[in-house]
Amino acid sequence: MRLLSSSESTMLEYRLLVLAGLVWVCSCAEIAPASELDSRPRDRTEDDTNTEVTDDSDSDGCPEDPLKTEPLECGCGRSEADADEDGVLDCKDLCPAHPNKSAPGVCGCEFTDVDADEDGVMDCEDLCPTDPNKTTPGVCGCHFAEGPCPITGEALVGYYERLPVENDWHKVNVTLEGGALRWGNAAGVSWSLNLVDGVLTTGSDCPYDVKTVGIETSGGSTVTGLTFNAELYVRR
Ligand SMILES: [Ca+2]
Ligand SMILES: [Ca+2]
Ligand SMILES: [Ca+2]
Repeated sequence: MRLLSSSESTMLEYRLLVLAGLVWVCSCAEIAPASELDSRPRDRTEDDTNTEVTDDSDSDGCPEDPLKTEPLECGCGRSEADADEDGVLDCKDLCPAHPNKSAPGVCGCEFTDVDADEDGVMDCEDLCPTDPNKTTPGVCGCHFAEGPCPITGEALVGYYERLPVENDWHKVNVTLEGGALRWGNAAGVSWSLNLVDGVLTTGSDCPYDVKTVGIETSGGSTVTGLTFNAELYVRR
């Protein structure tokens, strides 16, 4: 065996050091933690560009909605709230502020769809909501059929005279107060009147007792006079 010269020995030591350094670098790369590798800068690829917007970084079902991890009933980006607590979520509730309705229906969110008289027209559109035979008052009003309108207490109110006027009993005012009809003459005497089914009678407080009072009309609905004790009192 030949002994190495000093220069040969130095070169051999250098080569051994370089070889040891390479082995150390390789071993470090193999055992580096995944997180450390992930954090290292890397070149962008075409795939990176395509997935940049929809990157599901937290691996849930709503990657762009920080408040949800799955679509549930309303979908990503929409709340699952039920503000009026009617059991229909806001995203599906067309009346989200009205617990009695989840859709406007006929009457809108604020009003219930009720047809009290069951005539097929909801109360919100029925101008005679308690009259199943009419949906508008017409000429005669709700609860009265059209045609010759029945005489109402309001139609009787007015001033009447028996002609020729010979005394204050021939000057009469018919009044209606609180639903009560009264006959009152200029002599200061008055009594009650009753109107039932279009028939007018004096009350028992009348000095002539209970009598039928005839109603004279023009066109069937305008009162032109009253007949009392066989005398005509003309409306003035
Ligand atoms: Ca609701
Ligand atoms: Ca109705
Ligand atoms: Ca009606």
